[in-house]
Amino acid sequence: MSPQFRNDHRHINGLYIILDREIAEKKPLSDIVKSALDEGSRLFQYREKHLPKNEIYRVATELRSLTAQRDATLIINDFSDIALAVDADGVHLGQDDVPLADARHILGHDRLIGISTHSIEQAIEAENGGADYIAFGPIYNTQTKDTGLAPLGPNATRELCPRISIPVFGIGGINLTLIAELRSTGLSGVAILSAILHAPDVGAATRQFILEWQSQGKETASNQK
Ligand code: TZP
Ligand code: MG
Repeated sequence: MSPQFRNDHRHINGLYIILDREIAEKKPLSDIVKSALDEGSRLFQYREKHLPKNEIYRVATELRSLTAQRDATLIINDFSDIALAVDADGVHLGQDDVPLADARHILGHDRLIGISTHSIEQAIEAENGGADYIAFGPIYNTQTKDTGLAPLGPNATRELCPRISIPVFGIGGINLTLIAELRSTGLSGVAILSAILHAPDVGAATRQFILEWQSQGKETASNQK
């Protein structure tokens, strides 16, 4: 795939579904991806914290194949080597992972690097360091990850977004009822685990998030006229 082709087909906004086997519990990640793809979702992250690397590689290969068939973007959490090995679109790194500059050295400029950030300072540092997008949170209380951090709240994203030019995704405790409030803060998108992975009908939940995000975008645009 040429660099130009890749860049033209990335989807770095809107709904960002984070695929985590432990949070999905009994639902296979491949089923979740298929349902979400069918409803129009085009941005996914594969996040696996406990399996051996060869298993992560195997699942990543399957997720890459499914997402590639629908021209969807797939980011791998933590592991640049797996991202390269399966030809994923990029990697997502936390504050305790391999430094951004080293990941860039490994991945080159043809792949995306996203960084988890928990303060305005970290967000600006990630942008200055060459990140392609950031996740910012936790915005709300979440049971999914013990971040040890107090929720930043939507006012923090309102303060951050005008100061950052790369896409900013809110993360942490986001559900459908919060999309209107969040979209008005200037976020590029929302990164979601439990509200999608725990949904009784993943396809329906995906559709609702996408529709809500789109309709709130129209709302924001008309308010700004
Ligand atoms: N990083 C900050 S909060 C979080 C991560 C991975 C978990 C968010 O999960 P949920 O279920 O959408 O609250
Ligand atoms: Mg990490």
